[in-house]
Amino acid sequence: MSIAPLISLKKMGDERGSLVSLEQNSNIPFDIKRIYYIFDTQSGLSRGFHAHYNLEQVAICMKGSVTFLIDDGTTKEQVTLSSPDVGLHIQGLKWREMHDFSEDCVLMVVASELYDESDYIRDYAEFIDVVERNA
Ligand code: T46
Repeated sequence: MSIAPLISLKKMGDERGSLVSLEQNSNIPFDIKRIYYIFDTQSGLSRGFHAHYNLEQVAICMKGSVTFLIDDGTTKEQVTLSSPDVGLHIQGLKWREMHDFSEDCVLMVVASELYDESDYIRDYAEFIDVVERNA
């Protein structure tokens, strides 16, 4: 079982193209409070390097590609997103890094909470500490 499972987002398609609908508590498994997106990325520059105390997210690569590293303090998983009909579900205490952005990448993230800098753990040693205290 994956520590950050992929969600398959049903694609409605016909000869005009494709359409994906995101619905809270349906294919997005929580109440949606915020959506943000990352673009103008550069291939050599990584992002992330933090965990959250209390945030659930689904990341969807709308264009291009990006590789996520997800780490729960014990297990590390790497997954490349490159399709707008696949979501990466990240919940609980998970360190995340984003690497190898393609230059055309547009990464959209659907989140369960409003932005709150105090929810971030930006130091890896502190992350491991929190994981151990929660074990
Ligand atoms: C995550 C990964 C996948 C805001 O003001 N509001 C927001 O909603 C967000 C997400 C960020 N910001 C500000 C905070 C920083 O000054 O935008 C700046 C860049 O944010 P950050 O360095 O946290 O971006 P990433 O790409 O490292 O991480 C982001 C999310 O912050 C994070 O929750 O899980 O994407």
